[in-house]
Amino acid sequence: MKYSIVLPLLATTVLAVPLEPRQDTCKVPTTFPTTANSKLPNPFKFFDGTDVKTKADYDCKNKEVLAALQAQELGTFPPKPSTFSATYSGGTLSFTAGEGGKSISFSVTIKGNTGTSVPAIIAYGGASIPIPSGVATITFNNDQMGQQSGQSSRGKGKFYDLYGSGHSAGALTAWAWGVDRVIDALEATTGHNIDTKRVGVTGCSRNGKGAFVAAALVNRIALGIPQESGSGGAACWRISDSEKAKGKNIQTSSQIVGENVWFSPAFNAFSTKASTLSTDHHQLAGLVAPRGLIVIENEIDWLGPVSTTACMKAGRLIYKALGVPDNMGFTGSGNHNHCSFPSNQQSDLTAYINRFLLNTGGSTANIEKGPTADVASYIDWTAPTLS
Ligand code: MCU
Repeated sequence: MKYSIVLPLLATTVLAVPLEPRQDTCKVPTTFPTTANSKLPNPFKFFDGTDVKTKADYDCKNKEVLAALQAQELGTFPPKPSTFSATYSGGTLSFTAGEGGKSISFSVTIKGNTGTSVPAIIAYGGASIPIPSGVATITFNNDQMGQQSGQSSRGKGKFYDLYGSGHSAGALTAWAWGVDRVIDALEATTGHNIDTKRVGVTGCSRNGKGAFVAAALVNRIALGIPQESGSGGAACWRISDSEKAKGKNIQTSSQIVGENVWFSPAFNAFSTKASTLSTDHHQLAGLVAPRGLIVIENEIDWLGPVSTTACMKAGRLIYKALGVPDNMGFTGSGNHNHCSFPSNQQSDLTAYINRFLLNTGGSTANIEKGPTADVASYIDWTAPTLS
């Protein structure tokens, strides 16, 4: 009796409530808005103008951001190739990946991996941050995966041996693909003692741009530690342009595309009109969310200290909206040589490594350090609290 009354009521209710279309599936566009906007794009609006209201919406938003970033800046990020095998022996992790009749082999070295269930940091070209004991270092030769020695290195390196020299990926994307495979290789082998759920990625300067992009593209990375990445990493293109207009000696998109092959050739079309990009780099941080991210910067003009600070403040607004403000921090510091980690950033780095890699807890609350930079002057949106 009871059920015969309740069931029809339930059925009526369910039918009467329209399903939020974005909760079940994400509609990822294949074309992206290019209307000029000198303010940072609103991370809480879909490209079709719909509001991002829930965390599920935000997951879908990230999918369109990812698609736009690949189309406009990074080039295509390929999935796991059709054939893959890996071995681990004596501190060397190797994999062989095959696609379309071609194959490549690649190795990384692992140190500090004694014990059980050891967290690790993948270090582009070797670490220039201190890595504490209890955390293994995986040295990743990113230049071998994708060369970065000026325009003549376009399409060179193991990634391009596999996918072809004309592949759209810039070097940053090729390296991120390599990081994704290193994690596949860790998952496929034993004996290395690494806990694949606690892997971070770091690199400094050009390699810092790479570490940031890897943290954004590879969602198995637990902690991103980009160091002094500046333009192309923690800086927002639009803010760097505004700083350049104020007379600063700062790297911008118009310069970066000529200097090296970090980005896809597709980015050339935007190099002198960054204001028409569908996204900006606060959303690179937003792609890492809610995973751990500690952004380390230096107050060198070329890196754009105001740009990186304001851009990462905007990135933290995304983390706040997701209810995890303290999963992201940024720490800027002046008066030290490029990529020489200063002692006054140690406690911020330690806090993030403790919380996200060593699992020893502790607070990562409110780490926002850098020069005065008013994020409000670069945005025309407010962050909601996503339900
Ligand atoms: C901050 O990273 C780069 C910068 O983007 C380049 O313009 C400059 O040539 O090199 C920096 C770097 O990688 O320094 C080691």
